[in-house]
Amino acid sequence: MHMPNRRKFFNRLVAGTGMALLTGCDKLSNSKWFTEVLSSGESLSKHAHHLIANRKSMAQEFSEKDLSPDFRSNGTALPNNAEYQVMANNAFEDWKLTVGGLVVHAQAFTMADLQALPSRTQITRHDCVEGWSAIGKWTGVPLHEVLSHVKPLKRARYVMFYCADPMAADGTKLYYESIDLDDAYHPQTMLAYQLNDKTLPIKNGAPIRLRVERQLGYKQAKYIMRIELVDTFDHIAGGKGGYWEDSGYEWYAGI
Ligand SMILES: Nc1nc2c(c(=O)[nH]1)N[C@H]1C(S)=C(S)[C@@H](COP(=O)(O)O)O[C@H]1N2
Ligand SMILES: [Mo]
Repeated sequence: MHMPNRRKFFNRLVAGTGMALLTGCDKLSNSKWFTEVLSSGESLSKHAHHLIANRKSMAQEFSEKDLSPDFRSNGTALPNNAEYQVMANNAFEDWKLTVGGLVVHAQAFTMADLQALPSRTQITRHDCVEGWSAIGKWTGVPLHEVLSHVKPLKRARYVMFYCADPMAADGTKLYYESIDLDDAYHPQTMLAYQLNDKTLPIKNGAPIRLRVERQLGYKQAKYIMRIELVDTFDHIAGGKGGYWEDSGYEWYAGI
């Protein structure tokens, strides 16, 4: 992944949202608070997003005729992880999703448990900062359904997703991601187990992957093994809340 290309594409994405307009507006850049936002590159995306989109707003949904013929794979296509591959060879019958941390009732969900919960289907566009988009139909369990079973404690602020795929050649640095509770309770945020009416393929993150539709591709964690509610992620991996965030990408990757 090349930083300049990702940045270029990000700017292109942002261009359609009115952010470019805002940054070019003299009145705004003269105001103290706006200059402060601009001077902090990391929070620009989040603050600018707040200016133009309500956190409760829905991502656009599409129709069947808009579906991409093939939803390509990006990043890991098969985790280089023996334990994962054993589970994959057995159709993930032995996979369990533990949801713990700052919750009242930590719980382990089998796929059957997750599929017994209310489901949701949505057709949305995925935008990767590397310069491609695809429209896919996702079916899964809304994350708020899972959270209502485990009951987050009052001081929980983020949901962490730990994935099966090591990103370093020596098998370390597992992919991981995090979102805040606004996004966790958003109606379109789900743990998807189907893509285009079929069992989620391994290349797209089987057995489950996150869909957090108002953010960019790298937030859509694949191969989720464990979920943890936390009040801070300062002490987790590089401390920035996600694998790509640890190497400089925005934590709030609003589209
Ligand atoms: N576990 C894991 N999740 C991941 C990645 C990855 O490499 N590993 N890549 C991210 C990136 S950059 C993108 S664009 C999407 C790609 O999803 P896809 O393979 O279904 O196209 O997954 C995201 N989630
Ligand atoms: Mo991506």
